[in-house]
Amino acid sequence: MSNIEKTLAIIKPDAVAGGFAGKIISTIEEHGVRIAAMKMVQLSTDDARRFYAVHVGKSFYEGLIDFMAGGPCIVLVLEGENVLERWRTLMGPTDPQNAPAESIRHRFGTDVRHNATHGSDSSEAALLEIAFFFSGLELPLPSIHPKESSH
Ligand code: IDP
Ligand code: MG
Repeated sequence: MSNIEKTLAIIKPDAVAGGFAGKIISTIEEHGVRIAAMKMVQLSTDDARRFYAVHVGKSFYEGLIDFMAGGPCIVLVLEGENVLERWRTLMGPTDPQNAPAESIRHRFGTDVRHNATHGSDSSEAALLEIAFFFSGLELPLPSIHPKESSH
């Protein structure tokens, strides 16, 4: 059974400021993951607080908010078979020090906060996170698969 999913990816402010956005986007494309939507945004502190509301009260929350509102991000909707798990595998674990050498977080992250990228952790989160950043007008229709077309 095919399992075409969508997930939200963020190229975080550290990676944009470091000039790694192009390499990260290339890595996504080289792995055959489709970019369904993409834009650059500057989060306000309030935006960042709402996006990361699930982490309210954790020791790293305030630092995370300052980091995420500290410069522009690039937000993307990725689409494909098992793309939630595939993107999280491409990123590597939260702490770049624990991440495999070929992973994005190892290559472009600095420490557990400044870890270059975000990826949704469940299909429920992906739906909410995509809706946080993209309106229906900004989301193209799912890719057309000619063989499955009805005419
Ligand atoms: P994830 O991004 O791998 O899903 P989460 O636990 O959801 O990791 O944490 C969200 C973000 O908060 C991380 O990507 C990282 O930027 C930051 N973060 C997580 N844990 C820590 C920590 O222990 N210290 C500092 N920042 C952290
Ligand atoms: Mg998370």
